[in-house]
Amino acid sequence: MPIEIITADITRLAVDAVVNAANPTLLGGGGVDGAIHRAAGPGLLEACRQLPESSPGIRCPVGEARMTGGFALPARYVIHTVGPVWHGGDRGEPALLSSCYRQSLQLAAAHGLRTVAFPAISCGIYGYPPERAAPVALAALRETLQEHTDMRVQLCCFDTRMAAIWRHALNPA
Ligand code: AR6
Repeated sequence: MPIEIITADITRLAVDAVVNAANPTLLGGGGVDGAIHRAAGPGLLEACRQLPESSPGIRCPVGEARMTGGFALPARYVIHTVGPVWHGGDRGEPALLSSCYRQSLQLAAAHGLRTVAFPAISCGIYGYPPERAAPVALAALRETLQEHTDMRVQLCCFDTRMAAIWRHALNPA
């Protein structure tokens, strides 16, 4: 199975790339974004600053992905993606979330990377209910992995309650 659900701190994973649940500025924040920046050190912020803005202050629109080095992280690269803020589900949230997973994995594949760890994008500060996010995310990952059969994905949950939700979505009983 190329998709595995794990419970861990994503900043500790020695994979080719970890995905960051960022905001459009790519200049850091709370949650997993703050943890990744703290663990990677100041070089990561500097690399993010150097990414071009598509409009003032926007380095990564919602649903897209950008890549930097991993600096002091055990992971070689960080793929920054911006999930949707949950507004109830009728403002295109599923399509945008799906796009985050697909574009992040495609960016990794384009750079020849094989192991990628994702956090539960949008499921914290952005408020996406994890029971609704997990099936959307897993469908996007499965579909993209069909084109990249040598790749392996870890879905890294921060706690066991979140991991149980994702495991249920992966293997509905
Ligand atoms: N390892 C793995 N998962 C983690 C870690 C960690 N070290 N830390 C938190 N999580 P969030 P979002 C989980 O809020 O909802 C930032 O300010 C967390 O428990 O990090 O996409 C950005 O700059 C949750 O399940 O991301 C944006 O402004 C999941 O990661 C905004 O938050 C995602 O929660 C993005 O919000």
